[in-house]
Amino acid sequence: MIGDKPPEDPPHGDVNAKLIRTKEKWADEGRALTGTTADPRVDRRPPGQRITQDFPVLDLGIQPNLSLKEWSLSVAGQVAHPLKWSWDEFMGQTQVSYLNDIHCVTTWSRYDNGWVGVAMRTLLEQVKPLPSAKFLMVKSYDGYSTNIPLADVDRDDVFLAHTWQGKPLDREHGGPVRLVVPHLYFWKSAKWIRHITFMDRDQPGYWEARGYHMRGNPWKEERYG
Ligand SMILES: Nc1nc2c(c(=O)[nH]1)N[C@H]1C(S)=C(S)[C@@H](COP(=O)(O)O)O[C@H]1N2
Ligand SMILES: [Mo]
Repeated sequence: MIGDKPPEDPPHGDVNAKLIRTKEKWADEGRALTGTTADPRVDRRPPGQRITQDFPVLDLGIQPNLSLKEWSLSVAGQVAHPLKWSWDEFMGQTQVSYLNDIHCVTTWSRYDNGWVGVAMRTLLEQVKPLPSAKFLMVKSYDGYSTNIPLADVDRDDVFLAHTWQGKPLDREHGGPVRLVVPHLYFWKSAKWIRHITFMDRDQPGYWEARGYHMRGNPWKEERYG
């Protein structure tokens, strides 16, 4: 059966151990916490964030080089219909344009990103999560993972992106396909997405196991767990 169990984690290249240690330390120290909250309906900028015009690159130091032929996205776990999309099948889904802001836990925010991709709700309609499904674990081609409540992807503004600012998404930003969850800190937006498991209970992903918050709402400063 397709996607019966998640594929094995790919061999890790050399991760940037120094950067990972630094970010673990930030979680320990509660770096950048202002102790305030904001209302996303009124305050475009979440507390403690500064606006940048460029698009910083943040990852574990491994940037998988995937041909479109090699790329696929599989979905399994607590769903009625597991699936596996090839690139052509993915591009055959209804395509949607998005405009959103992104907020990284390292305190940069970037406004007005234009994207094209496939709505998460298109995927949800096809896999049909079982009533027991409450959380997702998203896995990527660099060995990265992140957990997200199902309610946080069952929204109109969450999608799988292949185009940014009118061009195919660069490899360094997660091309060919990344998840985008604009209302949560950007570490939840997995680059080089490979697999999604629907789960009945929450489990920490890569950064969540290293001190980062299980949900990550920027307006509540859910930076660390
Ligand atoms: N697969 C994968 N996705 C990832 C990461 C990663 O290391 N691997 N880093 C996360 C973090 S911490 C951030 S802030 C954003 C950065 O995305 P960008 O490099 O496009 O700015 O990707 C997120 N998605
Ligand atoms: Mo990040």
